[in-house]
Amino acid sequence: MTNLDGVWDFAFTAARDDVPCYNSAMSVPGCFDVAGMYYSKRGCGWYKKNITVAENGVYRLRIASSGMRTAVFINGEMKKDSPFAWSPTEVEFPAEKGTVEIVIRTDNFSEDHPLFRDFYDFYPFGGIFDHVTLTKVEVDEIRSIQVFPLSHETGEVEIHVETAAATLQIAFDGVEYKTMPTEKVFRCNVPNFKVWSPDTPNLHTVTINGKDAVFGIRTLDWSGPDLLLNGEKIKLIGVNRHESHPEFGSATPESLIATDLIMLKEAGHNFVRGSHYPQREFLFDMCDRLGLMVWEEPLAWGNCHKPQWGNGKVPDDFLENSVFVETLAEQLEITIRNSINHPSLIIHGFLNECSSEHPEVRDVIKRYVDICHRMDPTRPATFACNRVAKDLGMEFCDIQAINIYPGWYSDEGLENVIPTIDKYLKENISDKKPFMISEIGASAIYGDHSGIRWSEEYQSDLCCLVLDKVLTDPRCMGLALWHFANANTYINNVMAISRPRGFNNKGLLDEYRRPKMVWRDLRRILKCKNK
Ligand code: ADA
Repeated sequence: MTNLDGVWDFAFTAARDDVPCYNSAMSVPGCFDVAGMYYSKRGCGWYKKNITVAENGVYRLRIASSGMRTAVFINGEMKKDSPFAWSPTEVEFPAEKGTVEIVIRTDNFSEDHPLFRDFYDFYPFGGIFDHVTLTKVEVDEIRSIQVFPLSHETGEVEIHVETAAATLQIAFDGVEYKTMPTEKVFRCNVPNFKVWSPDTPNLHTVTINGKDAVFGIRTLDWSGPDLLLNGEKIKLIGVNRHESHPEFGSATPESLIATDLIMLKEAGHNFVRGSHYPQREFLFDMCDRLGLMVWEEPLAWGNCHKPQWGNGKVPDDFLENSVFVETLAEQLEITIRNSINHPSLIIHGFLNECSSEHPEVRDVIKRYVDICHRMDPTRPATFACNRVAKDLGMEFCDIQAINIYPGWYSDEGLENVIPTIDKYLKENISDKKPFMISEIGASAIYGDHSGIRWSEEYQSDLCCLVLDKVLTDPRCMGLALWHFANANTYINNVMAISRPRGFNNKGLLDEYRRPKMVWRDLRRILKCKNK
């Protein structure tokens, strides 16, 4: 595999069919609209590179994560045009020994994107967010390995293999296990296995015909009101997190992702909701290794079955629009498939604050839960619901997850926070399945110590109240505070007036990861609890 990261020739055009003039250069990975002359400009980034292949063959180009719509051109011919923002884009193409011209066009348009709209509360950066690699495709290669852990007591796993090879040569953790005629699905017990958990994040590697897949052995059970990890009740305590930084946009360097997650773990959290799009592979590798648990979801936000946002500019589509519904179904499948081996992934999510009070949307939710269950019966599926009192979709989900903002988007202050949670628990939440708060929080401007709304004190008081509630109330299985760090959001529309500086300021850290008061206060509580 060849890594093609580095500096590529670059052109910016306002429209997709404008002719690019490569008079500039841009870093890969990197976002073109994060700084400098293209800052906040909507348009296309064209990245061009000539590479040399040593022999004739079929090659696979893989862009691990990129902007809203990503097209790949090989020697001038378009091979793919993918709308799956943040997901990997892969193309396979035949090439003869010699030079191959690769062009990647990726944009930050929202108007005609099937899944993104301008009113979403995060900025759609343009660029190549993650590594670009080239691999020679072998006819008999192992195209994929999926490992489903079945028992934390025996180490039994079910392995799914996609290949045209006639035999499978299997090793676990570098030790030969067996060679057998190819079976697409088989079960076995991992020798000398060790269980994965947040406290013991043990990992194993299965190697099949030379291809590695890292996995962990742990089980989840959500058949009662608690979530059980390896047979034991667990509480999820953590944050929502955007892949966002003012200097890097969504092309956050791995060193930053690593530091974010190490900080989170060190501060006593065990959970991250990857809001609101597919997560980077490196984030999962780190969470596997550190013992952080993850909720992942495809791209969506605040989608209604009829227009609700955006000053009438938003067409009446989304949940009644088959393009949106089908594209999201496809990205849900892609997202599940890509992350399936990571033990840290414990919840499959989809949608976020959709109009789940409508009967039509109820069917869409049921369909997405069915997709999750069909593709992966070993993990629970859910969506973050904010129509709690009128919702029709949670009944299909394995976990009841609600987004609520008492004390923030309401006239009442802190005194309203716990009564609101109790009211939902009493009136809307079933005691038959796990319940978690998937978002709650308050904005704070770093350095504001006035003590009123927007101050670090107010934010901290609110979040500490909620943390204490979730830790002490046995009905609460989890908490994902909104959110880890301030993240770039609306800058070009009227919603920006509630988002000073173009950031969603509810971060426990500011956008440069400077801790607000809340970070230290929560850490203190979590450290005491874990003593
Ligand atoms: C919603 C949404 C988040 C964020 C949050 C807020 O719950 O899911 O993405 O926008 O509100 O800050 O208001």
